[in-house]
Amino acid sequence: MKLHNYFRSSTSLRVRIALALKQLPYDYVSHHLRKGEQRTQAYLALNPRGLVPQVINGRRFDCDMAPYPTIQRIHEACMTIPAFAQAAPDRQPDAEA
Ligand SMILES: N[C@@H](CCC(=O)N[C@@H](CS)C(=O)NCC(=O)O)C(=O)O
Repeated sequence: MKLHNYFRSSTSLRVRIALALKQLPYDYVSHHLRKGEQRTQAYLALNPRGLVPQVINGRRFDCDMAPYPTIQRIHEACMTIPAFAQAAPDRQPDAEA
C-alpha cells in the first residue's frame, strides 16, 4: 500500500496514525505541498483533486488486498449499506469500464 502524504498535513497525520494503530505497513510517498508537488501531472493522474493524503485504492489499482483483511471486511460491510453501494465510484455514470 502506498500512502501519498506530506509530513505537515494534518489529514495525512491522521491516516498515518490509523495505519500505525492497525499496524499496517505502507510505502511513504512524499509530496511537498509548499513546493506544489501535489500538482504534478503524475500525481494528478492518480488523484485529480491534487490533495493528500491519498491511499492508493487497492481495487482500482488491482493490488493484492489479502494482507489487509480488516480493510476488506470494512469495505464489504460498507457495501451492504445502500447509500454506500449507490455512491461507489464504480457505479457512477462516468466510471471507466
Ligand atoms: N478531506 C480532504 C482532506 C485533504 C486535504 O485537504 N489535504 C490538504 C492538506 S491537509 C492538501 O492536500 N492540500 C493541498 C492543496 O490544497 O493544494 C480530502 O478529501 O482528502
